[in-house]
Amino acid sequence: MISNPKSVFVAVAGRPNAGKSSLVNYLVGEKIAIVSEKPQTTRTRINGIVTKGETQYVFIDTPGMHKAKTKLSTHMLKSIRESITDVDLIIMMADATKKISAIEENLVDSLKDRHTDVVLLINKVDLIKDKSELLSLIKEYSELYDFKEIVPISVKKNIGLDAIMPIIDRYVRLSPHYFEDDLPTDQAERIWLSEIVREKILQNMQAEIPHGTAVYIESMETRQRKNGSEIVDIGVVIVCEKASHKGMIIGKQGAMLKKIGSEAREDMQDYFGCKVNMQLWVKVKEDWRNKESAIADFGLKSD
Ligand SMILES: Nc1nc2c(ncn2[C@@H]2O[C@H](COP(=O)(O)OP(=O)(O)OP(=O)(O)O)[C@@H](O)[C@H]2O)c(=O)[nH]1
Ligand SMILES: [Mg+2]
Repeated sequence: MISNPKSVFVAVAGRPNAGKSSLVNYLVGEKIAIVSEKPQTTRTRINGIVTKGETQYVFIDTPGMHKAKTKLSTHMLKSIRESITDVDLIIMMADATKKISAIEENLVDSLKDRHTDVVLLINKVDLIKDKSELLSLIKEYSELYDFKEIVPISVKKNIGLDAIMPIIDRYVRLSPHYFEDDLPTDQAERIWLSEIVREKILQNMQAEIPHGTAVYIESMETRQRKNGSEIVDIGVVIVCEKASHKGMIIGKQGAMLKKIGSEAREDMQDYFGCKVNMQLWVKVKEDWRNKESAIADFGLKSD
């Protein structure tokens, strides 16, 4: 029994592609959110959980701020708003290679009356060769909002990251633990498995296609093989918006689907620690990103 349980909730928000999910994975010490070079990779709020001694840290990864163009984006934006409500600290993540834009201005506007402290992390400083450029960006951000701290970092190159946890520790408070202590996320296993497949689609295909794609696990069963070892049979459905996209996801003689499948299977085998046998199907659901029932079916509704 922990005598004085403590916790801290930290939401990470910012423009698409800034490196929010990369940061949360780093802080959790395990990959719980998919990452890709394409904007709008994350679609829902994802909790990353770390328990150290008496303290439970909850890091909330959110979708990147963008303009709503579909009903799905409206849900994504709602999940950002919900995520930054009732947290102990907000981390705003900026991209050092991008100028301050309407996205940052809108985000800051929505933070103003929350009375929650905001720390700004300026990520990807490894890409900035001219230090004076970085200094002027820091100055512009300090004029934009009263950030508690502004820390230049690179998640990829491990620059400045040691400064983050001591800042978060200032916001720890006495409170029960809300999540199980030994799980890195409360994300359902089937959701994580479908995210692995979506990551491979994002990494292998042009943006228009993955943005219109949803993935769900149709079946999953573990069985014993003749040699006594275990194998997991997984049936995965990839849903796309148009028949022409279906052809591209399958690829010439099935080559693209095969590549997505074998990359996803490898990650799943690492996750389960045993063999995985995966079956992939591609289905078309016209304009599903504008259909509330489909958004709900694919677990993408903000609640
Ligand atoms: N050069 C460089 N690239 C980085 C750094 N951190 C993350 N990236 C890359 O930036 C891309 C986006 O990273 P994500 O973590 O998916 O970004 P995100 O903010 O979660 O993006 P959305 O979910 O789309 O909002 C990936 O290709 C990362 O590998 C960094 O410090 N330097
Ligand atoms: Mg993300």
